[in-house]
Parts: sequence; C-alpha cells; structure tokens
Amino acid sequence: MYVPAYPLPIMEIASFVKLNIPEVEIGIISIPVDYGLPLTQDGKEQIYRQLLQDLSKIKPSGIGISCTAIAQAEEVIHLCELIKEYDPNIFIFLGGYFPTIYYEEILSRTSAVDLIVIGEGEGPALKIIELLERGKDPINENIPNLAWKKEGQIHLTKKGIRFDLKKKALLNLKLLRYPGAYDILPYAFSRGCPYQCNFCMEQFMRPIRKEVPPEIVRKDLMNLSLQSNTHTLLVSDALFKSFDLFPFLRSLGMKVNFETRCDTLDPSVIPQIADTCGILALGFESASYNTLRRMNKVRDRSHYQKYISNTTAIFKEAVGNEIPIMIFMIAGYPEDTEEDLEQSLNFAKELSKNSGPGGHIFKIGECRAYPRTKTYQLALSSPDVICDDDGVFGQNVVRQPSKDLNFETVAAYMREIFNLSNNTSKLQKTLLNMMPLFRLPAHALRDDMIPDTCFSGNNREIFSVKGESLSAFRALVPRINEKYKKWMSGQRSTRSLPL
Ligand code: B12
Ligand code: SF4
Repeated sequence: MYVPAYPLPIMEIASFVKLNIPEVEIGIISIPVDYGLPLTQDGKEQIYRQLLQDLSKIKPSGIGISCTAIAQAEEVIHLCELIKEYDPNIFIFLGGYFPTIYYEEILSRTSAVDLIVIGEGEGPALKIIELLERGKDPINENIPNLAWKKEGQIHLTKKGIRFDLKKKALLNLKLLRYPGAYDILPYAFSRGCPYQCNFCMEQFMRPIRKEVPPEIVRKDLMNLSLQSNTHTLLVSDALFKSFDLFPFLRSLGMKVNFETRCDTLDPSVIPQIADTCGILALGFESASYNTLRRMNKVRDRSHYQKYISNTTAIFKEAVGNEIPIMIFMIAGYPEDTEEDLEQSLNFAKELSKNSGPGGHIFKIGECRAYPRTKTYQLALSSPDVICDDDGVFGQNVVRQPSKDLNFETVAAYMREIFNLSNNTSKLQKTLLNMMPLFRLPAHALRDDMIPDTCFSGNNREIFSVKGESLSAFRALVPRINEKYKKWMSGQRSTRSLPL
C-alpha cells in the first residue's frame, strides 16, 4: 500500500516550529525515502544501523515520531527502544492517531517513550522543542494535551483548545532531505469531521471540522507546485469540500485525488472538475440500511435514500466524465447478516452497469473492530459476534459478524463485489502512480528483472522509493504483477520480513 508521499503530519509540525523558532535546527527524517523500504529482516537492520549512524552525527536533543495507523504502532515502539538504547539522553515524544487514542497502552508497554502528545501537535511540539532548546525538561504540567508515565502512574495535562489554522505555517520542503524525491504531494485543506461514524477515529482527534484559510492554501499549493517535480495532489482532508479551488488547482497543472462522503459531494460539480481530478474515492461502506445505521453513517430512512441515490448519481457522473472512481466498502460489520451483504452486492451490480474508460474499483475489505471505537463496543456486546482478540496493537478482524454468517461467506461476497470492478488502463495508470507497489509481497520486489538502480546501498535487500527508482520500476509493473498474481490477492497474515 506504500504511497510515495512526504510525511504530511510531521511536515506541518516541523514547518510550524521552524517558523516560530527560526534558529532551531530541525530536520525531517522520512524513513522510506531517506533510507529505503526493507525487503528482508537484514535490510531492516541495515536501515536502523544507518539511522543510528546518522543520529550519531546529528546529535539531536529530541526526536518526535509520528504514528498514525495501528499498522505502524509496534514498529514505532521498536524504533523508540532502539534509539533509547543507543542514547538514553535523546528525548523521545510521539503523536498521531494511535498515541492519541492508546497512550495508556504505549506507556504501559515501553519506557522508551518520554512523552505523548494528544491530538494536534503544533502547539505542544513548539513548547517541547523550546524547552529542549533551553536545556530544560519538556515534561511540563503547563503544556496542554500531554501524557507521560512517572513512577508507574500516567500523568495527563489539561485539554487544550484546537490549533488555530490561521497560524498554520506554510509547508517547508527544505526540512526534507530529498525534497524532489516524492511523487505524491499530500495536502490538507481542512481538518476534522463532525459525522462520528462508529468505526472511525476522527472523533477522537478532531470532532469539529475547520478549514485552512484559503490564502494559506493558495500559497502552500503555489510553493508545492514550484518546488517539486510532481503535480499529483493527495487530498488528506477527513471531509473534502474545497471545490471552489479547482480553477486555481487547474492553473497550477495539478491532478487532484480525493475521498469524500457519498451524501456530501454534489454530483453536478463533477463535470467541472473532471479534467483536474485524478481519482475520486467514496467512503460508501455498505448499501444496507441496517448496516449503515449500525455504522452511524445514516440517520434515518430518508437520509438513507439520499445516500444511495446520491452515490448512484456521483458514480454515473464519474463514469460519464471518465474519472476513475474507487468505492470503499466494509464487509462483515458486527451484526451483519447475509442479507446485508446481498444488498451491497446487488447495488454494486447495478452501479457497474455503468462503465467507461475511467474505470471503477470496489475496494472492499473485512471489518476491523478497533478497541475504544463504538464498532468495538457493538462487537463485544453482541453475543454472536466473534472478533480476533489482538488488543490495541492488532487488527481485530471480525471473523463472525452474526450467528449464521461466517468469514468464508463474507470473503466470498468480498471477492464477488471486487470482481465487479472495471480495471481499465486509465485506472491502472492512476493507481500505479499513487501506489506503485500495490499488494506486491516483499519477495516480488527482489525479482531479477528489477534493475540494481531500484535498490539502495550495495545489495538488493532495500528497495529505493525515490522518484527515479520508482519510475524505472513502474515500467516493469505489468510483468511483475503477472508473475506474482497469486500472491497479490491473499490475506496478509504477517508483517514479518523473510530473513
Ligand atoms: C493521507 C493519509 C494517508 C496517506 C499518507 C500520506 C502521507 N505521507 O502523508 C497514505 C495513503 C499513505 C495512508 C496510508 C495508510 N493509512 Co492513512 N490516512 C491519511 C489521512 C486521510 C490524512 C492524514 C493527514 O495527513 N492528516 C492531516 C494531518 C495534519 O493531521 P494528522 O495526521 O492527524 O496529524 C496531526 C496530529 O495527529 C498530530 N501528530 C501527528 N504526528 C505527530 C507526531 C508528533 C511528534 C506530534 C507531536 C504530533 C503528531 O499533529 C499533526 C498536526 O496537527 C488520515 C485521515 C485524516 N484525515 O487525518 C488517514 C488515516 C491516518 N489512515 C489510516 C489508515 C488505516 C491507513 C493505512 C493503514 C491504510 C491501509 N490499509 O494500508 C495506511 C498505513 C500507512 C502506514 N505505513 O502506516 C487511518 C488510521 C486509523 C488507525 N489508527 O489505524 C486514518 C486515521 C483514516 C481513518 N479515519 O481510518 N494514509
Ligand atoms: S465521514 Fe469519514 S472522516 Fe467523517 S467520521 Fe465518517 S468515516 Fe470518519
């Protein structure tokens, strides 16, 4: 799933700190681009050795690490432990979705993390770095939104106000080691979402939506366009609505990829943005009223009718205007019956009667019930629902959504729905640009047909994801996909790399 994009959360924070304390020496390490993606366990160890060597030259007083997805959490803890072991004096702080929601579990699991920032990072990071610069202890009762552990007790400071986006810094590409090496430009026009879908984590982070002032957006996008070699924008908003900016984006020659809700996007906008839109994604989830109610996606029957009819209208407009469209769906939500899945299948069949050169893909996945979410509470409270019990560091896949619906049936529906996709060459090209390694297992990336220039260092254990390497690799992807087809559709049971 790797996307060759700079790490936006850390970019926002580091740019803000640099703007406010210009004399501070701050740099961003983007592990995949700066060191490469490991293809073997040995490759991973080489990357970490290289990182520690670099730290011995940089001699940082503090390191802030971003951990957004659950999928990153164990690796982040491992990284913190490595750094602490190397130099216990480096102050380590974490932020992002995972630490915001599960700070207790992280602090209980390791003593390598000195401090956790809950929620938006700009304000607390500025204060932490100011204190570090003055040689003081950043663990401070007066900084809001912090958590730390001392003598076995977790301490929390008071909840602060939301970051004022009028104070957002322009993204500073100079803080990256290889600013020109990224093929994709992520950008957030707004932050937060008020909808509170039961499976989503945004409500823990920013339950109110706020927009970045348009003058800041314009300056940021202008800089990105001037300072990078790519013009592919990945919209990172929880709820994207900035369609009025499309004429400006067009004038910059940008291709915009965005995801939104099925009931908020006005289909009549689509013809006006068609030439500038790379791919349009909808968080559709299900066509069943009962499932959508359990997800808290729709309020009532009339909302549901609008949800379904608007999805159909958006789909038709996208197809008619040759925009590749991706429909995200969840299969086997707690308490789903086979009838719910059947409704989704029938709806997908109806949609796919409209097909065009833009192509469409039904990206359907099994349900994960993450601890603390309402989805998790529902799974626990329903006697017939069976979930993997992986704790907060795992995926907690729902294995039996209800008494008469087992995982094999869910998987069969997922396959059938996915197979209704229309994988046109335009869609493939757009996805290849965004996710060149899509679903390829690590061993496929070591194939002899891949030239040495696609690897970092002296061996073929670390794959380089810098722009030039990826463009050489993209040319080979059709042959590689063909050769490794059977490994691409399987469920991932492990994140471990071969020795
Ligand atoms: C863009 C995006 C991506 C891009 C990232 C591109 C990039 N390089 O930036 C791509 C497509 C690669 C991606 C991939 C995945 N993503 Co994603 N992604 C997002 C998205 C839409 C935006 C993230 C973003 O930039 N937000 C804007 C910034 C400004 O906000 P922020 O990230 O919250 O950062 C603020 C705070 O969290 C905090 N903070 C963050 N880091 C740090 C670090 C420190 C030190 C401090 C002090 C503070 C701090 O301060 C920041 C500024 O205020 C979010 C949802 C969302 N709207 O935020 C999902 C989201 C983060 N992704 C999610 C998921 C599940 C994934 C994947 C696992 C999907 C998959 N199945 O493969 C992968 C995992 C990738 C990986 N290796 O871990 C989930 C995470 C849920 C979870 N806890 O697991 C989210 C929340 C979507 C959702 N609602 O479910 N993603
Ligand atoms: S609309 Fe999207 S971002 Fe908002 S709560 Fe629902 S899933 Fe999360």
